[in-house]
Amino acid sequence: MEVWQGLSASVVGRIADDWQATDAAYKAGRQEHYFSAEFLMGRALLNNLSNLGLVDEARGALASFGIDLSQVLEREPDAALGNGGLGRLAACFLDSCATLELPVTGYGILYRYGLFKQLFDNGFQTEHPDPWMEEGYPFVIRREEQQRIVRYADMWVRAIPHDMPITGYGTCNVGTLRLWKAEPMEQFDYQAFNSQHFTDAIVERERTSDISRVLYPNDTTFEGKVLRVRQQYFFCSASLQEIVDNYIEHHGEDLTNFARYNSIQLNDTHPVLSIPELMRILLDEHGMGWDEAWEVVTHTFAYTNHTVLAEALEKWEMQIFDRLFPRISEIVREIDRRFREDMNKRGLDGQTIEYMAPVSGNQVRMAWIACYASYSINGVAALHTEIIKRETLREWHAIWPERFNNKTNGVTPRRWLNQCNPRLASLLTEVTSSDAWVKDLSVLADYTDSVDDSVYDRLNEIKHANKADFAAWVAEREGVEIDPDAIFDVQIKRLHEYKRQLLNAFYILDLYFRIKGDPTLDVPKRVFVFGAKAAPGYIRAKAIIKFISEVARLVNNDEGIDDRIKVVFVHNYNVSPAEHIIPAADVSEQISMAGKEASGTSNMKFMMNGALTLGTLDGANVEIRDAVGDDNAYIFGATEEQLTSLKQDYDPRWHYENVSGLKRVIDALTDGTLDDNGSGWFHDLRQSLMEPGWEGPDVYYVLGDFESYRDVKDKMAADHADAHGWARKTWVNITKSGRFSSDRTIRDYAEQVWRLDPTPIR
Ligand code: OX2
Repeated sequence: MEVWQGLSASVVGRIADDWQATDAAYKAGRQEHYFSAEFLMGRALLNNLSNLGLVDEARGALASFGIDLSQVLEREPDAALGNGGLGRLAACFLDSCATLELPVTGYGILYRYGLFKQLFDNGFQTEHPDPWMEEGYPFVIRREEQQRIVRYADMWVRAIPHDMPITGYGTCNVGTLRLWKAEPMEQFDYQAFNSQHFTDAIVERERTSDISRVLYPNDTTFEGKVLRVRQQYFFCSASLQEIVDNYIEHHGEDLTNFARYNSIQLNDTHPVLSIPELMRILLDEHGMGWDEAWEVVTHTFAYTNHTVLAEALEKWEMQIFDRLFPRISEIVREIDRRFREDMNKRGLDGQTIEYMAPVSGNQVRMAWIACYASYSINGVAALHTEIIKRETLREWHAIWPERFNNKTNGVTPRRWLNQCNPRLASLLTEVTSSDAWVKDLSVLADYTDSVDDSVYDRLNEIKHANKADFAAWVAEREGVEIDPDAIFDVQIKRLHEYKRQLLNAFYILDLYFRIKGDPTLDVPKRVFVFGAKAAPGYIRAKAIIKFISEVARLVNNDEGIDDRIKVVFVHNYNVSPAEHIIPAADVSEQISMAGKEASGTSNMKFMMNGALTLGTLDGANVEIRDAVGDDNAYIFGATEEQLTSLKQDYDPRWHYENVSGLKRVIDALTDGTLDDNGSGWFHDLRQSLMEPGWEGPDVYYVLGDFESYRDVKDKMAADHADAHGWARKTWVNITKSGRFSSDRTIRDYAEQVWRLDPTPIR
């Protein structure tokens, strides 16, 4: 740990001058500000060493003390300041912005506790705090002197910026992620301390620090907690104060041209309070009139939507706003009043206006405020953008079609290929005679068809070596022995019913029963890997985790199946485990019900590392299939279009009774084959699939897609036996992954939304 600390501190020291120079250069010109409640950064040391070209030097220096660099790297805690794809996307974006030398700064919250640490107790998930920086963390620099004050009606707090340097690959530019920490106004109230108010003073202190204490562990679900809305206002207000101050410093007191120099990307609705907050600053602190201020605001904000799930759309009770920030309430009401007036003039009917209004009844609708005030609204994959135009945000699209655009997500090839898969990285450098691909992944496409068989052999060797490394890691971390010659089939993502981990588990159980029914069955050896956290309050998701654990217990301990199936649940799945898992995967499970996964991003990481997609035509899977062609992806299941009619008279019981093997699998939930330890959870799972609920039975069409999933998955396993054919598919996937680099995504944002030019400092 001390070695990690020392090395990390020296890296930060080395970039200090360039960081300052970059900051000064960015502040003088047009800037983009990326507002996000989550940045899932993972580990920083290797990323920085490799961006700065210092890996060999660091390795050598440590070796002279008899210390192994890779062991030092494994000591680093993950900065898990995010839940899943949304937070990790923000982290990949910062990496690309730095690499492309774009003047972009990230703004968020310095949570003291990151996403909970997941352990298992008899197959049940348990949650534990993650005090990730308690032992010291050299990659955040406290900037006490740049603090701001955030004012709530019932308290004022200090917002202290903590900056993380964001190095880019092969550039001197160093961008910034600014994370705000809440602290009490006075260090300590000694007067109260010396009086009968001692405990009050301490309570007050704690209340203030509560604001940035913990990340809410919900992915794609809204939780209407007062503390959460305090958090959102906290980082929005502090960030805007700083941005406005910087504008004044460089361009003078007149804020009319604010939007010429500043644009703010809202990462989902979590930072939407910055819309009324910027209005407040312009109106109350700079004496602007409403129309003038609204003109600035509506040229400043751009909104990214990340999901079509209704439960994610944030709606706050007006009373909470009234209580915490009455002035913001007033402004929101005025936005609402003017919106209604505006829509009336446009001739919209009363029902539509009520549906779209920023305030309705006692609710404030954050997505509607975002749509009304933003100059750009985007989805995160082509299909997703079509769905939000057609359904989720249909009314908005009808009025302002020109605001809508698609920006298919991407992932950084630095972390997700160059760093996590060094063997493949050196093969790519060798084949292309250059490491230019690290900064421009699209160059690989020139090599799709122009390599000889030796490259395919090398690919197979590399995958095998990665699998052997992973097997050792799993043995140590999870205590399960797996065979690198087996097919490694992986599903890693948050646990959600729509992502259908249950479908995968049903396949495994069915395969197990098939082997039990015919022990001579000729099936290739398989390892099924899961990694997933369930939101602590999402019982059905926790039930699915328990179910997978019980399937693992059954299968892994049955000697009668000759180790032909192994199931591994990697606990506490996070960024750094992903870096071990993905390079070792053969199969990438992307099996959400079509229309539900906005994009997905692990699908892209797997593709880059030569795993083949087994998926539905959902999110970015559609574009992956288009990029590689039908022969190089395994697609199954109902399409989004088909589902509209299929779900009309859908009867899961028909599938239960008529699809071979399915009954046996579903019955295993409740016939004593598997044990939920008296929780009743497996009974509930069965009911959710079989009994009409308020949304109907089997909302996510698990039974409906089971047969087609099994067919394609069986075929895939059989195809794997043709090592050469498989390697060829793998190669097509790797070389066609260029459009899923976040560099491409960020270039598109910069050109089409942010209107931003690179600003190299040298
Ligand atoms: C996720 C989406 O579920 C996922 O499909 C997408 O790839 C990712 O965002 C990045 O765009 N919270 N997390 C998401 O949406 C929300 C809301």
